Amino acid sequence: MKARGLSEDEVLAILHEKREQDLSYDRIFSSMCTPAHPIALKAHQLFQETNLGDPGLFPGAAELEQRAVKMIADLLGYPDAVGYLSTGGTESNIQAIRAARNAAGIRDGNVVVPRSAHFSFDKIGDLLRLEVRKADLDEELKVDLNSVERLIDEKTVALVGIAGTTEFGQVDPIDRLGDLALDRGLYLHVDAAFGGFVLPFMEKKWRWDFGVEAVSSISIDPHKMGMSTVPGGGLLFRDGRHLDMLAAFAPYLTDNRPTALTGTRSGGSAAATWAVMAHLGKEGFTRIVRRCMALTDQLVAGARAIGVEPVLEPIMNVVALKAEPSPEKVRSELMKRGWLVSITQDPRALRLILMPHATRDNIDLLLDDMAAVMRQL
Ligand code: 0PR
Repeated sequence: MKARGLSEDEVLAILHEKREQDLSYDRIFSSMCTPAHPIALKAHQLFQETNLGDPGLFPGAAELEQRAVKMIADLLGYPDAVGYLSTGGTESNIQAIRAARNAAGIRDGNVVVPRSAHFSFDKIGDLLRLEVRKADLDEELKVDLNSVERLIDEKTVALVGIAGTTEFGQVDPIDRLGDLALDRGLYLHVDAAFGGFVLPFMEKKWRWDFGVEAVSSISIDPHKMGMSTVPGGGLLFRDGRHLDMLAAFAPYLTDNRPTALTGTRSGGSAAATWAVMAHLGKEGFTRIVRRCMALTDQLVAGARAIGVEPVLEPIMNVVALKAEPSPEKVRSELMKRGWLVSITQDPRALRLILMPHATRDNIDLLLDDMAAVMRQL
């Protein structure tokens, strides 16, 4: 830091220059984030200085958080669910497994997750000192229940299912995982960080939420398909006792038993999440999801027209394409042409996410470039 500060104009000039270096979302097909809805931005700005770590100082912001949690609880099929708005899927997953571990009272335990689980579960193993056991997937890239069953033992503190896998957008058989959890008396966490704001708005009805009796907790991210601001996560529990497992003691705060992982927390994000849900309603989200799925269909049809097949018929707005001979090469050539796409590990494929910022025109342009790149390789 300099002894004498820069003028506001100088600072702004640097900020604008740096912002210019950031990519704009219209050519990004590799991200699960998207520009927040304008009403979320307004709400965030209005509440930006509020801190939910000390909610008694900001009862307005705190009420918006609880109203948002209530709306999410309704959406997830259990109006009595309790929880809070976190910083994102990683925090929600950590906290869910921490609650399960504390409830089980086992310190050197294990958690059984699908091999397709997000890398946040590896952090969880490290942080919580749990062994993360990875169950195999079936040919549709859903978790294989026999494999899950084989990995369970008396030290298992939780099972995890995913509703919208990071790489393929696949949905695990949550109801059957639920049968297994009930049978073994186990905690079942569902990671719907991505799918939570997609599945409820699709025509096809899936059994994946609190409607499945054994589901203990759900991660659902407003900062992904929820159109809210970053950081915006959500964690809901069926049973308030699990949330209580996370309480710390802070006698000097207005809420002396905080349950979130972070101390200071953005009231702006909570206000944004409430605002966007209140404003869009189920109709608004249904329109957004329908459009993302139409774009998904357009991409898959266009890919097939140039001889590129998807790994799976897309379940949600995540597409993995068998871009032979090398998804890595196709990716790097597309990146040279300004398209941000990613790849999957197993099986290797080119991965694209059709977020609300995607457009028909850009998909056509991307497909033209993909065809050119593949001819050249
Ligand atoms: N669970 C699932 C199923 C996820 O897909 C993700 C993130 C998480 C948990 C963790 O969420 P947070 O990142 O909010 O902690 N999935 C994306 C991924 O890792 C996140 C992402 C977003 C990556 C934007 C890149 C990007 O540009 O692929």
